[in-house]
Amino acid sequence: MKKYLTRFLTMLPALALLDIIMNPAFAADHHAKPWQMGLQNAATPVMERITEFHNMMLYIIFAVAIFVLLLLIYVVIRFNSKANPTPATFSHHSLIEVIWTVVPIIILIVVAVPSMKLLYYTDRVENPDMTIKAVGYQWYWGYEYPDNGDISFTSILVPDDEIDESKGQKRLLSVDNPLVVPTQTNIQVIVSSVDVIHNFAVPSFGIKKDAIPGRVNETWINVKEPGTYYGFCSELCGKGHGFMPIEVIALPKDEFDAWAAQAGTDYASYHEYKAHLDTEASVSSLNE
Ligand SMILES: [Cu+2]
Repeated sequence: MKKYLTRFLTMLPALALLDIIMNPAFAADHHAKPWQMGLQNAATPVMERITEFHNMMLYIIFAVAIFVLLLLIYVVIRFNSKANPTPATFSHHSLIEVIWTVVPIIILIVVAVPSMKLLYYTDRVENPDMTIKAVGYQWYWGYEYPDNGDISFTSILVPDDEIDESKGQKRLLSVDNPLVVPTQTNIQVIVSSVDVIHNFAVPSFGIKKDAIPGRVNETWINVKEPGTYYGFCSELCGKGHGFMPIEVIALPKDEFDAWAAQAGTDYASYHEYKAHLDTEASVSSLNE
């Protein structure tokens, strides 16, 4: 009983708000956690602004909900048949009617202005430093780098029985060839599909773009810190929908350039590239 009560309590939005304000426990790495509340930690300026907007909305929603709750409690106590045996019979009050029309309009305007600004900010970036193309297939992603010698590769889920946790692989999230991006770079992301509608979504980047056959959609990222980030296809696309994750490895600019130089010829897979680097390092240390 106590267990269910605790679970119920953890679902209260009030605690979610507290969680956002006080709990940096999800900050370290970028994928969903069991019993996580709130949004994933922001890794791009877009997600930072989305998080700010979301938090602002929570305060407004809580204020409205608490105000309405207090009004209801007041009415139940003050105007029940015992406390108020002979009810008044009037039915209109112009001032109150104006207030309950105008106040919600003001609240909506307060919400709409930052909302529209955010919408345009997330839409596209002017003069991007590079372009990456993400193409949805049933059921995996393909990535292309038109600015880096047309590197292209597919990115396929690592099956459950091949997951190697010692390498930090995660079930249903890790792929054979992750998308590799440089940090601190404005990257235009072109999203399309070749078969059905997919959706390219990475929560900590604040992006979620439909991949539509025969159409090109655009979004952008600028990843602040190196790290591994995860996302999913977020449009029901058939039986493999839950098995086409997005794994993104963000590298400092110079490391990205080193990978990109090799990727065109030998090592499109970042993992193979890393293993190759490690063997090279151990061979040269043997020669010393
Ligand atoms: Cu899909």
